[in-house]
Order: sequence, then C-alpha cells, then structure tokens
Amino acid sequence: MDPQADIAVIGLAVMGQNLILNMNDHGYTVVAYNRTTSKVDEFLAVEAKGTRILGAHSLAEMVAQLKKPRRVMLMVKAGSAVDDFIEQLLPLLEPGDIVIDGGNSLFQDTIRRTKYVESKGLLYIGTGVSGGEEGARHGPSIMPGGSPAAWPHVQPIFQAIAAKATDPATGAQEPCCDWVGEGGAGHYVKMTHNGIEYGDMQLICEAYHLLKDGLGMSPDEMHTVFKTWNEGELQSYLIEITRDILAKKDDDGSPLVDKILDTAGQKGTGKWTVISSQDLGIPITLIAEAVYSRCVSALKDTRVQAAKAYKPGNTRLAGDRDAWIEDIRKALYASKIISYAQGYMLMRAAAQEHKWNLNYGGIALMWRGGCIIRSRFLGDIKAAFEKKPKLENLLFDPFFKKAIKGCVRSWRKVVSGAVKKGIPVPAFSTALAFFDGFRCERLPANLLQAQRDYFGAHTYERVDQPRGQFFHTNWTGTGGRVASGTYTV
Ligand code: NBP
Repeated sequence: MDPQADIAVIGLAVMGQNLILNMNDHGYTVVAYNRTTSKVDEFLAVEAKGTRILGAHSLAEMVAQLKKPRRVMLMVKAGSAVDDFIEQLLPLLEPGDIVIDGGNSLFQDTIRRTKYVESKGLLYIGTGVSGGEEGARHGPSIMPGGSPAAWPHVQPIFQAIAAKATDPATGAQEPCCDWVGEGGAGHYVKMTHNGIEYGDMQLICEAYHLLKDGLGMSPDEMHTVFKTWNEGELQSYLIEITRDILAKKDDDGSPLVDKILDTAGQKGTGKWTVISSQDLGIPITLIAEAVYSRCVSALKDTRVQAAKAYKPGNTRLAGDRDAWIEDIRKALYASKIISYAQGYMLMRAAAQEHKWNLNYGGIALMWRGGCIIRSRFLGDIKAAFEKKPKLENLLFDPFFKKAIKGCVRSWRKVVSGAVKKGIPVPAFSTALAFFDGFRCERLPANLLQAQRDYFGAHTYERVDQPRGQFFHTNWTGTGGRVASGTYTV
C-alpha cells in the first residue's frame, strides 16, 4: 500500500498527543511513535480511537508510512533525546526529508543540528510551540526556524493547526505561526517568549503581593480587581487565569491559592534568556529579576529563619484603597511595557549577531494568540511595528510613549510605597530603574570609566574629543604611560 501519512510525530506525552489530535482535526494523517511503544497502543486505543491516526512500533515502520518528502516531528524532552532520535532517523530518511524539533531546545543546539542535518542532505526545523496542553490541542503559537527550504513543506500543516489572531492592521484572522528565520531563530524567539512570560508572571505576582499585604485584600476581592483589569489594556491570558485562580476554593471552601507553598519552580528557558542577554550585552533587567525572584522564593527555609531575625513591620499602604488599586494597575502596565521593550531589544541584538532577518511585527502577531503571553497588548506592539517596521525601540513608539507618560506618577508612587513598607517589588522597581537610566542623558559611567582607568589603565573617551579616541591618565603620578589592551573586568 502507498504511504498514507502526511507527518510523523515522535513523543506521546502531553504536547505530542495533543498536537497529533489537532493535526487530525485539520484533515492530516499522522503516524505516532514513542520510545516506550506501549504508549502508542494506549494512545491509539483511547485518545486516538475513531480517528485516522496511525501508529508505529519502530522508526522504520513509522518512516515507511510517510509520504515524501517525509516530515518527522520530535515532541520529546529537550536535550540528548533529540540528538539520539536524529542519529536514528538519518539512516532511514532521504535527502529532502525534513526533521522537525518542536520541543523547548536551546537555540545553540538548533543552530548546530540544522547544520548537521543539512550536511546530510536533509532539511531541519527547530520550532517553538507555545500554549501548553490546551494550545497544542486547539491552537498553539508556533515559531519555526531552521532550513528555509523546509518551510513550504510544513507551512500548510503548521498554519492550519496554529491559533488564529486578528491582525490589527487588516482585521483579518491570521495564523499565529510564520517563518521566523534561519538556524536557531525559531527557538530563540520561543526562548525570548518564555523569558517575557517569566517577567509577566512576576509582575502579576508583585501586584498580587501589594493588593494582599499592602491593601489587605482577600482573594475574592482580588479576583474582582483582576476581573476588571482583564477588561482593559491589561487584558491577557495570564491576568485571566490569575482572576480564576483567586476565585478557586479548596475542598474545605477556603481559597486554594492560600494553601499553595510559596516556592516557584523553573525549567530553564528564563535562565537561558538571561544568559543570552549577558552574552549580547543587552539589559533585560526585568526578566533577570523574574528569574532571581523564583530563586529567592525557593529559599523557603532560609526565608522563614530570616523572617524571625528581621521581623517585618506594618505593611499596610496608607491612603485611598481604590486610588492604590489604580496606581498598582498603572505600575504593572508601565513595567510590562519596559519588559517587552527589553525583550525586543534582545531579539534585535540576537538577529544582528546571528544574521536573522526577524519580522518584529510578525513575532507580535505570532504571540497574539495561542501562547501563554497572548494579550491585547501584543496587538499594540504589532501596530507599532506596522507603522514603523524599523522601529529602534518600543519606547520610542508614540502609543507606548504616551502610555508610559500616563503611568509614571503612579509607578513611582507604587515603587516608593512598597519600598517604605518593605514589600518586595523587584520587577516593578527594576523596570522603573531601567526607564530612568534609559532616559538619562548623562549617567555616572564617566566616574566608572575613571575608576577603571585608575586601577587597570583601561582608558576612557572624552566628551570634548571625537568618539573612538581613547585616553589614559597617570592618576597617581606613580603609574606608567602604558594603557591596558586586553585585561577587562
Ligand atoms: P516531556 O518533556 O515530558 O517528554 C516526554 C517525551 O520524551 C516522551 O515521549 C518520552 O518517551 C520522551 N523521552 C524522554 Br522523557 N527521554 C527520552 C530519551 N532519552 N530518548 C527518547 N525519548 C525520550 O513531554 P512534553 O511535556 O509533552 O514536552 C515535549 C517537548 O515540548 C519538550 O521539549 C517540552 O519542553 C516542550 N514543551 C512543553 C510544554 C508543556 O506545556 N508541557 C509546552 C511547550 C513546549 P517515554 O514515554 O519513552 O519516556
């Protein structure tokens, strides 16, 4: 019999199973495979029962069922499992066939794998898939990169199964999936998405902390606040689920959120984003604080000890409660703008470094639906890049400039109020500090350069001389005239 399957998916955990069912819904024939082959049988007997989904108990059996060029998508744990499957697949595939990695792989691994698979005459796609279980089943955001020649072969499937969002410019429903760029571009954009997700979550948690400890609000009261916020410019999936989480009761009728231990986990994509930002020299301070805040939260036992040693005082914010709620909303909105501006700065620098031609408005549209950071706000970002595709920084867009200016008084009030009362707001305050640094024409780095030149002869540029000329001063009268070339701290 002729091969029937349009695509193979390897990996039958939550993401793989749901993507397969989604592809099936859109008329594609999928062949499913999993390392532990009993899961193939279980899947076919239960979740895939009554569908046209096929199964395989070996990779050879799976490949034999695929139409050409063969498309094989890995939805397995990121890391060595991906390399192992590539090695096993290569002898079974032919030039022109396509290997797709849909897991959360590190973008450097995807760069390496794209080159490797291409060197064998095959094509490779490393794609971010966001939206968790629900997204995978009913429409994720998909961010593919890798071998450009592979894209036309996977585009119809990916764009059919992806979430759809309204393009603010045209009003048309567009798939939240488009070609991102070569090599590791897709996984880089997905990694940045996850970093931004860390930031958004931390900002919401700080707002919650202020409402809870600063204003003494109950989960039910906060549920109402988040419900209102979700009807305005903060409208987003994460605000929406926070609203619902705050209303959820435990079996005894008390708020479930109060029963959850305050230590956050992480799987590494936030950390990767920060590491990349350090490599590129881009200050994504808010995402960094979000990652470190999870680290602080994990020090539960130490924090319990410290709370006894440094007893917190009265944390109540004095003044009108409704005014504070609006100030907190504005502080959250302004900080979120900073976080996205930083995320876009990072992608711009990475694109320059790796020679990716990223479409920044297209990325906002891809994130507009299906993924965890989906929001109304991303429509505004898309509109900003629509107006000016080469926009240097989101903070220069008139819409966001006006938005920041409208929030800045509240933002300062909230950060200073929290500092006075000892409520930690690392993301709100780093966003404000970044904003103040960003708009500061003359920072104290002149003194810093003097210090560097003093102890290490690192040289400095002068305000009264053209850029690119470097000077060294013998600060103590005992040093030499030789400047440092290589020693950096
Ligand atoms: P997991 O990340 O839990 O991976 C489970 C799959 O990996 C199973 O098929 C398992 O096979 C296979 N696997 C493992 Br574990 N180690 C293997 C190895 N050494 N060799 C071969 N196969 C191996 O599944 P998931 O949560 O569905 O996620 C799949 C990918 O999508 C991951 O990269 C994840 O980071 C990414 N992702 C997940 C989400 C989410 O919300 N869960 C969202 C977006 C992206 P077995 O059954 O034989 O153990």
